[in-house]
Amino acid sequence: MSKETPFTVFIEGNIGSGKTTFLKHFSKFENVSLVFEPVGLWQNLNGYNLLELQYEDPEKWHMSLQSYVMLTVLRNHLENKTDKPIKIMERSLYCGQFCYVEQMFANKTLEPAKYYVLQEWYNFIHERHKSQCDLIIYLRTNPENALKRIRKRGRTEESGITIEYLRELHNHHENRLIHGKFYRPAPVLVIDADSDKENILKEYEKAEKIILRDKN
Ligand code: DCP
Repeated sequence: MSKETPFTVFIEGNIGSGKTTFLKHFSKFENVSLVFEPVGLWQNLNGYNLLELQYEDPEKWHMSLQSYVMLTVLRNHLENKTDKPIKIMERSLYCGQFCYVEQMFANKTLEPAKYYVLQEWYNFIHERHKSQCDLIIYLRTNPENALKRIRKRGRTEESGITIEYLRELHNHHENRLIHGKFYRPAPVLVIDADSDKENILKEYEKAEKIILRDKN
């Protein structure tokens, strides 16, 4: 691997699975560059909160949010160059397409014509730009626990999230990351993200060993 190409890890998992906490855990390592998901942009596009609009009226707003997610995440893939040997990124272009967009299409909140536009965009990007990825870490959690965490953190836009929605998203994560039904650019390491605070550290250490291998 050339010096300029960092060992790149995508952190994936349901809403409330602890992706942000996982990334923050790695902030103590100087040789790791962290790329957080641009949620703030989705909450304020020229004063419009697309995240809120999506939850208020999914049929109307899914397409707008998901196309903006695609753009902002692609920007994250392309623009976050680093001299550090390791890069950890929260979610990915693939996750947006194969977990969220596919889920919305399957449950019919995204009309076929809108779905095909997003699919064409995704295919176009994918053909021209292969994102570096060496490992995917799947923070696997059961939807009930994810919902408890979402309620606890109280992000206003997410107050109406239902267990059914989380179960559907969970199934899409499982289909993709465990059963290989959708594209996975790298091998998947599964972390038990249901563990309590004490045991989650052991899970993080498991990931540390693999991510930091030979890079210290
Ligand atoms: N979201 C979405 N479509 C996407 C990606 C995310 O609608 N393609 C929504 C789901 C959440 C919010 O954006 O309401 C943030 O998503 P994440 O689950 O990626 O981030 P969290 O901060 O919730 O993750 P975690 O709790 O694991 O740290």
